[in-house]
Amino acid sequence: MRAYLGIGSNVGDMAAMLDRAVAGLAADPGITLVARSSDYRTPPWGKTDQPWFLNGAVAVETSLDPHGLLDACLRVEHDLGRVREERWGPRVIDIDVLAYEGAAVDDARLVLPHRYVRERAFVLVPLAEIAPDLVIGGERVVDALAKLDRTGIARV
Ligand code: PH2
Ligand code: MG
Ligand code: MG
Repeated sequence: MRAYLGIGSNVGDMAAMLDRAVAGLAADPGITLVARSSDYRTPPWGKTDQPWFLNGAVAVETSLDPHGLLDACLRVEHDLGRVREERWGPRVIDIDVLAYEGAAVDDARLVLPHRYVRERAFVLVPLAEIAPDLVIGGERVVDALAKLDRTGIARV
C-alpha cells in the first residue's frame, strides 16, 4: 500500500538526520522508498521559540499495516537518538505518518490522515512536490496548500 511520511529535524546536523531517517526507513524489509522531496527550511510552527526546522516528505510502498508503519517510524526515530520530550518542542528527528492509502484510523496511537496535515505548510510544501494531487480529507494537497501562509519556507 502507498503511504506518505513527513520528516523533520531542528537539532544538530539536520540534513544528515533526514538522510539517515530515509535510509533507516528504506532498510525496513516492509518499506520501499518511492519518492523523496527536497529538503525545506521552515519556521517553527506551534511552539515558535525554537530553532528553524528542516522538513521533507517521502512516499513509500509498504506491506506493513498503518500501525506497523508507525512502529517502523518510531523504531527509526529511536535508532537515531530521539528522546521523547515536550510536545512540539525541538527534536533530532521526527517521522510522522501523514496518510495511508484507503486508511482512516483514530485511536490512542495513531490518527490518519494526520490531524494537522492540512494546516501545516511545512508538511504540505514538501508533500506537494511529490504528491500534488493526493487527496487528504477530501482536498487535494495543492488546494489545501494554496490556503496556507508559506512565509519563510525555502527549498534548500
Ligand atoms: N514539528 C512539530 C512542531 N512544529 N514546525 C516545523 N516547522 N516543522 C516541524 O517538523 C514541526 C514544527 C511537531 O512535530
Ligand atoms: Mg511531527
Ligand atoms: Mg511525530
